Amino acid sequence: MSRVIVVGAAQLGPIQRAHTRQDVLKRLMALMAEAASRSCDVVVFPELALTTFFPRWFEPDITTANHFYETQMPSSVTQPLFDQARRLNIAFCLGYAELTADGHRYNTQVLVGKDAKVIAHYRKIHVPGHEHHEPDRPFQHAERYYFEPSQDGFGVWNALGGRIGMMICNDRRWPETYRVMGLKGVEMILCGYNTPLHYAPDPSQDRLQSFHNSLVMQSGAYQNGTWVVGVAKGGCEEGVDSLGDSAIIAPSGEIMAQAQTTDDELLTYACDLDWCNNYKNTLFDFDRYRRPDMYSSITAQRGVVLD
Ligand code: CDV
Repeated sequence: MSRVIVVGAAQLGPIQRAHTRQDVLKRLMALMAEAASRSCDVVVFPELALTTFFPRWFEPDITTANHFYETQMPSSVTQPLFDQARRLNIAFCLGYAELTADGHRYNTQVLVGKDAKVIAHYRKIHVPGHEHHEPDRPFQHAERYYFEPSQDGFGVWNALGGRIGMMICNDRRWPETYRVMGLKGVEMILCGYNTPLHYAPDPSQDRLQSFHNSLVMQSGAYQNGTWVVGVAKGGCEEGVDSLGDSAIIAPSGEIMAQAQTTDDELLTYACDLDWCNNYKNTLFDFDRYRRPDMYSSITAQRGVVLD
């Protein structure tokens, strides 16, 4: 059986507030059709790919933001994407805001197989930003108000002939994210993101957004011997410039394909999962070289403790 997955990273340009779900669906379906025509096995869409990045506005009554969330996946609006996936025999990964029947709000990604059946959900674990209105910022990043952090943990699923994991945006900056999945034998991690170029708590980082994005995903890939597929929603959305730079990164840490625009753009690469073993069986042979007894503080403690 082939261990090659042809991946399509379907970067999106901005989604403005006035754009409807139907407007967005057309763009997702066009990118999916292009991915199928380029022989992709799977197409990966960004974080919160159905709406504008609404945590940039603080709504004192959170229920007035309910229309940004999905209460079903698929719904009558998203069903055509599932139908097209089945017709074109292509899997997909899609980020969206989830509102559960019992009132929980998560920043979620779904992985859907070529038969259009849901394989897995992943709910964002590292939720950045702030809980309350911060009027001094030029725009809000109130993800911690709109989403609760998942308690479900990082999953790795047998899918597409390999071991597939998921993470969402800020998760990619944390080495623990990759390592927990690395310890489950992950071979490809799918990651959607929205990264504003301006970081209000420390604007000295603004010029480094592209560098930091590559730095964390390339090192996470290399240190765990896994493919990483990072997919942006970039460009100027409601006056906020966001990073593009979607990339398909090999287990060597090399970038094999990268977006050239900050608009809707599909990049593809034929990813050989067996390449992972070059790293998993040598430098990063975890069973042989790791020293978990030396790392106990990583799970025992949250912040810095000076001893
Ligand atoms: N959507 C995100 O998680 N964005 C964060 C920003 C706020 C730093 C990121 O890590 O890119």
